[in-house]
Amino acid sequence: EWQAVHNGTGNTQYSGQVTLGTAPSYTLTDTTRGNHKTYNLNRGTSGTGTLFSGPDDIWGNGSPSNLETAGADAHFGAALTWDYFKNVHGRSGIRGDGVGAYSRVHYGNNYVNAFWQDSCFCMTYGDGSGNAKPLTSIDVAAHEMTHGVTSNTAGLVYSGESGGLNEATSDIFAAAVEFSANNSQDVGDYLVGEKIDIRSDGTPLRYMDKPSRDGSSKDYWYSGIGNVDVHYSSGPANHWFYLLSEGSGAKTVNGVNYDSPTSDGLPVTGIGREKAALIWYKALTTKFSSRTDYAGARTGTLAVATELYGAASAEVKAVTDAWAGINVGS
Ligand code: ASN
Ligand code: ZN
Repeated sequence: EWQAVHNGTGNTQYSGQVTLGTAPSYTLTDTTRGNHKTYNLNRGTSGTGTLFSGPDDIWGNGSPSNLETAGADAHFGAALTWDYFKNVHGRSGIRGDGVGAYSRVHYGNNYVNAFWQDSCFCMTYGDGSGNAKPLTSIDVAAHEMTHGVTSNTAGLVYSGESGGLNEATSDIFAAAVEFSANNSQDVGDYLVGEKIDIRSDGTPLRYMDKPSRDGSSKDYWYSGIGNVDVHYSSGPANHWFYLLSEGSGAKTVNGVNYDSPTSDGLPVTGIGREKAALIWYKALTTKFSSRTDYAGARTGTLAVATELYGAASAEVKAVTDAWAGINVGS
C-alpha cells in the first residue's frame, strides 16, 4: 500500500521545535524509518500503552506536563539515531534490516532511568524525579538504541570487561549522534545525560574526557576492572574514544571545556570524532564478539585502522597511543 511521506511538528523539551516523521491523521509512526512508533505508557509499566495519536500533526508544547512532549523528544531521538547509523555507517535500523523498533514514554512514576530490551525490540523512558525531566534527551535515546545495535552485532555480554565495552559503545554513539544532530538546543558534547539532570545538581551523568569526574567511573584500564559496574568499567573505553577523537590535554569543543589526561603521561594527537566512530563501528561489527575484553578491543580497532588507513598511518599511531593512554597495550 502506498503511503505519503509525512512530517509533523514536535515541540520538544530538549531540542526545541523539530520535524517528526508521522503518519496521516495522525500518529507518531515514522514511515520513512521502518515505521518506528512511539507509545504513551501513561505511568504504566507493562504492555505498550497507547500509540500517540491526535487530531493535528503538532506534538507537545515543550513542557513535560504535556504528555505529548516526551513522546516528541523520544520520537526525535530515535529518528536522529536511525539517520546516523544509516547515513554514516550504512546500517538500516537496529538489525540492519530496515525494520523500526518502538519507544515507550511515561514509564512508571518518578522513574529515573531509561532502558533497551531485546525481548520487545523496544526502548523505554521514565519521567525522572518529580516527573519533570523525562529521560528523553538525544544522547539518552541514542545510548539506549545503540544497546540494540550492540546486541545484534558483537553481542557484548553485559558483565565483566565486555559489559564495560557494551556500555561504552552506547556512550560513544550517543555522543556521535548528538554531534551529528547539530541541534542548537542540545549541542554535541562528550558528556552523557547533561540535559536530564539525573542528580538534580546540574551535572552530567558521565564525562568522556576524564570519566572519574563523575566520582565513580574509571579513567584507565586495570586488572580487575571487570568486577566494577559496567557503567563505570566503560570509563576507559569512553576515555579512549575521547583521546582518539580530540587528543589529550585541554580543549574546548562547542563551548564545553575538557581536559583529558593519559595514564602514561604521553600526549595523544586526535584524528577527529568521525574517524574514531568509524573505527569503533567497524570493530564492533566485524571484529568484536560476545566476550571481547579491553585487550581484544585494542587488537580489533588496530586491525580496522590498519585496513582503513594502512599500518604506517597517523590513524594507526593515534589508535595505539590512545590505548596506551588508558593503560592498554604498550
Ligand atoms: N540506562 C541504563 C543503561 O542503558 C539502564 C541499565 O542499566 N540497563 O545502561
Ligand atoms: Zn546503557
